[in-house]
Amino acid sequence: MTALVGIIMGSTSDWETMRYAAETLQELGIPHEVEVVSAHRTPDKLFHYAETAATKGLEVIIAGAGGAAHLPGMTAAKTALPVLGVPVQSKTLNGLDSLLSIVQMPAGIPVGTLAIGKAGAINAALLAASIVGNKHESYRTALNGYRQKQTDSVLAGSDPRGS
Ligand code: RP5
Repeated sequence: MTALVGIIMGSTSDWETMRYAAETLQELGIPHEVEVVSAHRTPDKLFHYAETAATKGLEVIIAGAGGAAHLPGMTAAKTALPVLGVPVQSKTLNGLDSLLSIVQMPAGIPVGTLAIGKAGAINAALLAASIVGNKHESYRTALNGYRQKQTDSVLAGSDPRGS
């Protein structure tokens, strides 16, 4: 099935975080692809990826990177598809560097920025599901099911002392 969501990341070391985005999309049954594309180590590959993303059928791109995290911003500069940025938690600055370099895009080229780390990766996938769900009803239904399951699980365990 043609991938609707592209998950890219600056390094294989980002996979430990970005796998949560892939697993969430998998759970929702949304076709996706995963690839390491580095803004500074493989800039030509990044340009090619972003330039061809829409024509090959992608509807959203999730881009995760750490440190001087220019991957989401540069990707957004080369495609009109929505780009969701996931700041990877860096060792030196705990991801604050990643967050600020992704979220502080100057006006004109937006990147939808999520939280640092695992929560951001999961939420990027859920936001991607919302976006593709506008066009594909089955994915909207899958997202609603995911949310209902979450609600049911919280309600079932609402006594913090356990049962
Ligand atoms: C960024 O540099 C990557 O997104 C990664 O988070 C960070 C460190 O990369 P490695 O040195 O682990 O390959 O480009």
